[in-house]
Amino acid sequence: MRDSQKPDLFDIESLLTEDERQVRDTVGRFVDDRVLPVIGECFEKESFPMDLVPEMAELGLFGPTFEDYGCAGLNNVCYGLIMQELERGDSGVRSFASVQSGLCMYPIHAYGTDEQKQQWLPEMAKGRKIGCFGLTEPDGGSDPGTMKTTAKKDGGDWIINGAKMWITNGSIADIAIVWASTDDGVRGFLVEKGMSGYTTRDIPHKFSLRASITSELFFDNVRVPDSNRLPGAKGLGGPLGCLTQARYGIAWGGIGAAMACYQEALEFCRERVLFGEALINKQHMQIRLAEMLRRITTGQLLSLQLGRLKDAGTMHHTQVSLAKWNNVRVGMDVARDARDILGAGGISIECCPIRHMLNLESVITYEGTETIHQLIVGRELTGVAAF
Ligand code: TGC
Ligand code: FAD
Repeated sequence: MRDSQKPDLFDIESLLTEDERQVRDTVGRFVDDRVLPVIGECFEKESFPMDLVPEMAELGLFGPTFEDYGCAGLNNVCYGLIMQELERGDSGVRSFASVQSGLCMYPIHAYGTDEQKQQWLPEMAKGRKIGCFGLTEPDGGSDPGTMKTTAKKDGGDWIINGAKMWITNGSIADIAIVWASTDDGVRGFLVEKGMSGYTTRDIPHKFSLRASITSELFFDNVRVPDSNRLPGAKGLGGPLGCLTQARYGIAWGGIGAAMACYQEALEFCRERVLFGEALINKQHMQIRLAEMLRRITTGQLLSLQLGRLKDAGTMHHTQVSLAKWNNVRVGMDVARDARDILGAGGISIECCPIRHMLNLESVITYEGTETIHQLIVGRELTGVAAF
């Protein structure tokens, strides 16, 4: 049994099809062979492993659920398993894939013109063009409806002014999906690298998600032709629809990070001898490991059922909120406890829990903070929006 298949106390393996297992194992091998050997150094040096991008494209990891434009045409459970495996490696690597697929290819596919799809999707699937998604602004990300970035019509063009903050892949992106306020509500625009007045600046010194590029975007009278507007996106539902895709992937990813931490803690407990016996013999350690497994198992089942609902076309975005909230919280709690179990060694980059623990501080904040997801669920239960 491959490591990536463990832990699996409830035989979730038997609930997957042969194709789904194959996709998971292929991506799992890529993570074991190509991501894990380099990711610690990338984290230390605050760099993203760009040379992995062509290999990820070759594996069909960008826009994997689309059936056209050179994409793999996989189901949503496969997409989730891809995200689980990538985040078992590192949240930064999963972030790259989430942004490319869920936040950039998805809006072009769902809201774009045929020309926009033909121009961007095949190249993005091959990893030759990279995207970023600009929604959050310096004055606050939880309430994007109050965004200050504007797009004003000027003849056949739009003039964009404003700024976006905390944007994954911002400075390396060839195309930015930019959400701006217009006289007709929120609209989405394709802002291309090199357009006059469009600049980026990286945000350094992050203590979290260090193997991922995060940038600010600035728009100073950027002239964008109307052909670069996404005609199918009207109102805040446009960007929120993209967030549903990415949040779905994060729900699976949080469990991938938890699985990696649990396994490292378990191996350590088998090997570490204290007071004359291995730590696995201690009741307190067994309870902690069992507690991790309980959390992971509930998260695995939640992700899988969410994926089956998505494949059936009946998934609701409130379910995604609950799964993102629960599974990222599982990842954080498991990572933190695993870090402690490893003792002093647990603070070293040689061990994965501290890297996952720090990464998950971003993951619990982006794509809607934990509080926002709790309030989304609360709104569904009560009918009252208490944001
Ligand atoms: P609200 O009235 O609830 O909704 C406005 C319209 O949107 C529809 N809608 C959704 N549609 C699809 N999916 C969803 N998840 C949706 N949620 C709402 C809704 O039906 C409505 O449609 P219509 O036709 O009636 O107009 O809007 P609100 O202003 O009350 O806001 C609600 C709230 C707080 C939940 C929303 O603003 C929110 O989710 N805030 C959090 C913002 C957020 O998550 N930002 C993430 C930025 S991107 C990012 O973090 C990328 S990280 C990338 C990485 O590295 O992985
Ligand atoms: P705020 O919205 O200012 O929230 C501050 C605090 O208030 C939080 O604790 C929040 O939970 C709480 N809060 C908010 N509303 C309420 C309420 N009603 N009641 C009680 N408490 C509340 N954004 C993008 O658009 N694209 C990206 O690619 C992207 N990548 C990111 C990468 C990283 C590494 C990080 C850290 C963030 C990224 N983000 C991105 C931004 C992210 O989506 C925002 O940080 C997030 O939405 C929260 O916004 P904020 O940081 O402005 O916090």
